[in-house]
This record gives sequence, C-alpha cells and structure tokens, in this order.
Amino acid sequence: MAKIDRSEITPEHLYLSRRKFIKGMGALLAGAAASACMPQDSPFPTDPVPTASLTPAPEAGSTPVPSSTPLPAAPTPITSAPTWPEVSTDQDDLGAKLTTEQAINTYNNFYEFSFGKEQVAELVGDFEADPWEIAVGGLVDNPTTLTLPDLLAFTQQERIYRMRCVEGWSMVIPWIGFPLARLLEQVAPKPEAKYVYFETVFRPEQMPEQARGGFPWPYVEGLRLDEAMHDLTILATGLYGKPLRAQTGAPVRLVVPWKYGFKSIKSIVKIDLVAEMPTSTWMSLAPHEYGFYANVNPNVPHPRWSQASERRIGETKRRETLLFNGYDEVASLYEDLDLAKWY
Ligand SMILES: Nc1nc2c(c(=O)[nH]1)N[C@H]1C(S)=C(S)[C@@H](COP(=O)(O)O)O[C@H]1N2
Ligand SMILES: [Mo]
Repeated sequence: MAKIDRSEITPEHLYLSRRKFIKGMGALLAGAAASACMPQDSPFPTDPVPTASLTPAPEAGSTPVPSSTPLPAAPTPITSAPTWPEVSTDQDDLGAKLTTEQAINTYNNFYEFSFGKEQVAELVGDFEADPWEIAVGGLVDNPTTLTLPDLLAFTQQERIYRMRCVEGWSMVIPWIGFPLARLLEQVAPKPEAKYVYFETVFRPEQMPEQARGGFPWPYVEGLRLDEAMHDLTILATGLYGKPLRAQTGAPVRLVVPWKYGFKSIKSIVKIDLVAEMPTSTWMSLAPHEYGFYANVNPNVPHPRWSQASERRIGETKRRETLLFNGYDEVASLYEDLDLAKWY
C-alpha cells in the first residue's frame, strides 16, 4: 500500500522537513532576512532549497489512500450542538465524489501540531476546543466576543466544496457552517474597513510546534472585505454532519473555496476589520511565493512548480486544476486585478 504523499511536494512541508537537518540561521528563503532572535536550532533552512528537490515528484502510481490511523472515537465535544444538517448528497456541484471522512481527518496541514500531514491527527489529543471565544473588532460599530454557542446560533448549512492546496492535492469536503457575511453584518463594519484579519489560537501547551517556536506564530490570514462578504466564504463548524475535530480546525475555521487552502485559517480566535491589507503568515515567510490573493489559477505556476493539475485525494489520475477552483461566480471580484501575476 502506498503511503499517501511521500512523493508529494509541499511548499510548506518541504522547507520544514529540511529545516530539521540544518542548524543555525541564515536566509529564511532566498533574499529573506532572518531575524536575529531565531533560536539556534531553528528549523528554517540556512540556504535556499535546490529547485530540483522541490519539483513535484511523479505520482507513485497506486491509489493514494490515507493512512490507516483510526479516527479517535468521538469528535471534539461541543456543549450546545446545533441541529446539524444532514449530509444531503455525495457530490459537489461539478459531480465529483466526496473525499472520505477518514481522509479528511487524517491528512491535514495544521503546522501548529506538526509539519507532517499524517502526524497531525495523532498529536491533537490535548487540544481543547470548548469553551472557545472569538473576539471580533477593529473598524466596526458593534465589537463583540462570540462564544461557541453564539457561533452555533447562526443557522448552520451544509456546503460541499472542493479544497485545493497549493501543494497540488485536493479534496471534496461536506462542510457545515455559515456565511462569514452573517457575522460581519452583525458587527457592522465602518466605511474605512477594507480588509478582514484572522488569527489562530496561540496555545503552545497544546500545540507542539508552537511550543518549539521557529515559526512566526500565531498563524494569521486576511481577506479583502468583499471576498469575506461573498456568499461562498463560510466559517465552518463541522464536516460530514459532525463538529470539526481539532485537526480540521476546531471549533471554527475559515473556508474560502476558490483560494488555495492556506487561506482557510483554522481554530480562529480573533477577527479584526482593518483598513490596510494584512500580511499573512505565508506572505511574511515567503513573499515571492505566497501572495495575499492566492486565488486558485492553473495558468500561474507557483515559482517552483506548476499549478496546472492536482491529485484528488483518493484518486489516481491527476485532474486539471480549474480557474478559481471552478467557482466562476467570484470572477467579478477580480476584474481590476491582473490574474497573470502570482497574487
Ligand atoms: N492555523 C492554521 N491554519 C491552516 C493551516 C495551518 O498550518 N495552520 N494550514 C492551511 C493549509 S496549507 C491547508 S491546505 C488547509 C488544510 O485544511 P485541512 O487539514 O482541514 O484539509 O488548512 C490551512 N489552514
Ligand atoms: Mo495547503
């Protein structure tokens, strides 16, 4: 049985796995200045990683199947669970089959726990997603702090979305959640608010890689306000009709299906309306490789590999990647933007 993804190249993972072999500090990435306060055993590479080693390796051939790691018995408990909508269909709007619940919960990018996608689910045991609070503020008329019951009081819907990681793999996930617009309407953004800033929880005692340092925690992300208000943009609280597990971003994470997966920030504790474009974690780590927009675009290669195709987890043959991940309805948001650039 081929283990999933040993041959798959991951921008994030690759830097990080190499880091472990490299002592001392240097350029974080080509041209990026390293901070003097980085720990001596910083996992960041001292030299740019040779391009050849970063080219996606050919697929192993056999059907990639997520590891046999058994799922924990119960999902993250949530005190006041809403009536979770039934999973109503097993297809997305292009007719693609849902990725299995097992795969969605055992193949994760959540660097706060581990840089290894198959290790995350094994390391989330200490994480507490309940109780939870999200502070929503910044340039708004009604700043607020939302508890988990507050979040679950928004009418929860099922949204079956494709998710495309910048690394070249994808899934089809039946999320449960609600449009971020409902929450933003409630706090009433001021006219000066142009962007939305998101922040993941910082809890090194429960998140092993946060405890190790070497990464600019907490993970942060941002959207333009009109992107955040778009009906496709949701805050997810569950998947497959159950509350999110820690590995998928419990108790609440962003899902922006037309952007590369790294925009969909997990385990959110802070949302601020701001006037200036926020600098995301990946922009600060590698500004020449990860832009603010990060819209899925098969015509714009990542500086180190093509984005033309993707591997749907559970399938063997690669699929062609679609502009905006197939969500053409967002095209009007970008009429003034040069999509030929790596945004
Ligand atoms: N806080 C946080 N959010 C995150 C990440 C992360 O490492 N930390 N990884 C991102 C990346 S690169 C992807 S592809 C998706 C993966 O989501 P999934 O594990 O639920 O499939 O989460 C995104 N959100
Ligand atoms: Mo990703």
